[in-house]
Amino acid sequence: MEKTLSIVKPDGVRKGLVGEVIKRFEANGLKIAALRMILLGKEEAKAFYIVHKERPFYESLTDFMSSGPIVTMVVEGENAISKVRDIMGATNPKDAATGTIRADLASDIEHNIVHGSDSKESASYEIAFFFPAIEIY
Ligand code: FUP
Repeated sequence: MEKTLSIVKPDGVRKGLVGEVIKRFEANGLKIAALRMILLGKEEAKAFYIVHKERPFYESLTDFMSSGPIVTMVVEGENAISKVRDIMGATNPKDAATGTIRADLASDIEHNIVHGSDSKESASYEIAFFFPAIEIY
């Protein structure tokens, strides 16, 4: 069993896609082990995306991620990290395979509905960023 951190981003919440994202995870055999809606401050968004601090899109990405409430969740299952990323699709919706969340529902590379940890190391960091152990079931 593996755990990963997923987020329905502000565009996903605004478009009413929280249930749709969770439905796709559960339909693929994954379980929700923790769940919370929060509004990130700009500084918190910058801390979450610290690995991208040198990238040209860092300011715009962190403005977007702090522009409205997000739904954070711990998702659990066999190969949960790669499974969630397969369900999300490629970062740019234009490159994402048909049937993935981003291909079906996202508008562009920045506003791409959903986040999923990309490795065991980022999953550990990202889960601990949002959830104390006592809130993970
Ligand atoms: P992903 O793991 O698919 O979410 O993608 P990355 O970690 O590479 O990027 C994190 C977020 O930065 C993406 F979800 C969207 C944003 N981004 C851009 O806005 N422009 C880019 O060129 C690349 C990423």
